[in-house]
Amino acid sequence: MSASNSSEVGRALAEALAAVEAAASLDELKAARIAHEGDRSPLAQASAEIGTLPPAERAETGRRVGAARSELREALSRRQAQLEAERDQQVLVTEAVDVTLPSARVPRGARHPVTMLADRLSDVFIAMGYEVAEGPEVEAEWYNFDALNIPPDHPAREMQDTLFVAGSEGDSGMVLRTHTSPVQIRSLLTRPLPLYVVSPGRVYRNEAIDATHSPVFHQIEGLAVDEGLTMADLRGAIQAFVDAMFGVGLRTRFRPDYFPFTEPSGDVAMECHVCRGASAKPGGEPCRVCKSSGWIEIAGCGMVNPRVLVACGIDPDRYSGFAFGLGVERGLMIAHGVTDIRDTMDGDVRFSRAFGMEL
Ligand code: FA5
Repeated sequence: MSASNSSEVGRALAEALAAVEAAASLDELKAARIAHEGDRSPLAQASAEIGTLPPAERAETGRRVGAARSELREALSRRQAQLEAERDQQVLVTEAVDVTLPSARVPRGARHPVTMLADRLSDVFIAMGYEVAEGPEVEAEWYNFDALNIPPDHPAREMQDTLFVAGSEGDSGMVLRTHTSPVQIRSLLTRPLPLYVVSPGRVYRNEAIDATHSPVFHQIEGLAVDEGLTMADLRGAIQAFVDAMFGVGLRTRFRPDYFPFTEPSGDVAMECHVCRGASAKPGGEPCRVCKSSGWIEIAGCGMVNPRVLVACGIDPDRYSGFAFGLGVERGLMIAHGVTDIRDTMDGDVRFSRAFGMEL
């Protein structure tokens, strides 16, 4: 186009204004701006051409092209403002948030009831001055059996069906611990005396799963070694524990049992917290929780066998101790009337929810 040709300048301006008007979005307006106001646009070229015109034509042409360009600039900025206002209006509509709609709730995670109970059981002993001790789940046979007075050929080894860890050349000497009692040995070997520890943890047994047995479950173990400890101290600790868990007033009962690492050994039962022994009395209502026996077995226990103390380099003439161990899932089942241990492990939140949320 020729800058001096007024009708060409007028046409370029008209085309530019039409393009600006036709732009329906900010992107389209940007394209129109590049095409009609950019360096290669007809009006910009006309402007560049002015210097090449004969001097007499320059002023008039310059005025005309300048006026056209400023009219275009104004049209562009007007349209820009319009389109921005339209966009803002649209955003208000399309991105409107209805704050009255129910939110998509992501429930907060919580600790599992078995973990909560294990913590609560530990807390009872921590309050009595015990420390928490932990050990590995893949354990050396020596800790799991030998140091606990269960040598390789001892029939007691059969009492706990063991899962052995294969080594590269057969026997690795390692097992998945069958109970938390190896933590007794680890504690006796590493901690100073007197010693009061409680050890919650996961244990494994080569057992078929049924309503009351699982191949993976949790135990909590207590161990006290001090000068002059007797069975009376063991009874006192167990009674304090039952009082703390179920409220004061339930009696405990000790009966002889056998564990190689305690001598004498016993099993502890507490009076049924549901019927309080009434179901076992003549004419009493039947009780599902204690099967109308009036008692619920809660733990194995005993005085630490002097052979265990000797294996850990402790003088059994000076020190004595007591120990006890109980199953956490079984404890949960007793306390809350859970009839199938599988409910504690199949991960259904409806089960956990019944115990409330504790983070
Ligand atoms: C022991 O494991 C001993 N270490 C307990 C002990 C510790 C005695 C310290 C003396 C001194 P036992 O094998 O009975 O004992 O297991 C203890 C508890 O674990 C049982 O009373 C029961 O509550 C729980 N338990 C045992 N086997 C299973 C299983 N397969 N599934 C769920 N709980 C189990």
